[in-house]
Amino acid sequence: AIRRIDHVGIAVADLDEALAFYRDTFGLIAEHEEINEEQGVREAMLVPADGDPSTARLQLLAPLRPDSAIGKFLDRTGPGIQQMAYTVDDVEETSAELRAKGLRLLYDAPRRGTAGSRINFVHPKDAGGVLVELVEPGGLGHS
Ligand code: CMX
Repeated sequence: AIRRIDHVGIAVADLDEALAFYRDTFGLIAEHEEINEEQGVREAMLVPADGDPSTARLQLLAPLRPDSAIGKFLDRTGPGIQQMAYTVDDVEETSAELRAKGLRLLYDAPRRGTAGSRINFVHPKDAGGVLVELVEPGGLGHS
């Protein structure tokens, strides 16, 4: 089952520039940064400096390569919202439920997401033009 909004993902060309913009403009600070080679991204999870700790995160996604998902998105659409992510208890179970409803999941089996989470995606053409990510949190807490 879907529990809450996990994060909203924004494609950016340059992660360091975007981190400075969000810090100086909105007071959002990075609680986590990592490189995910398989996904072709350098990414950060942001939270309000003095905000509600349970708030949904803002994820900044910068491409490691032009032929990555984020590289292609930037080429086609430019910087902006790339995905909406939901926290789920069990990514395999929710993926199976959505497949049974006729939606295309991008992966046959979950892959590794932020901070050891397990993830899958619903194709944006099957979800009203929104790339939907399902996130089963990993051992490192909030994805
Ligand atoms: N949101 C909404 N629509 C999107 C989209 C997005 N993020 N990305 C592509 N689309 C649209 C395209 O505009 C295209 O529409 P038209 O056919 O009307 O032009 C359509 O979807 C299909 O495009 P495509 O050429 O078949 O597919 P792409 O090569 O653009 O790939 C996708 C799209 C979703 C399959 C690819 O981005 C993907 O595999 N995403 C999952 C992985 C990912 O996003 N990783 C980065 C984040 C990592 C993380 O969160 O940890």
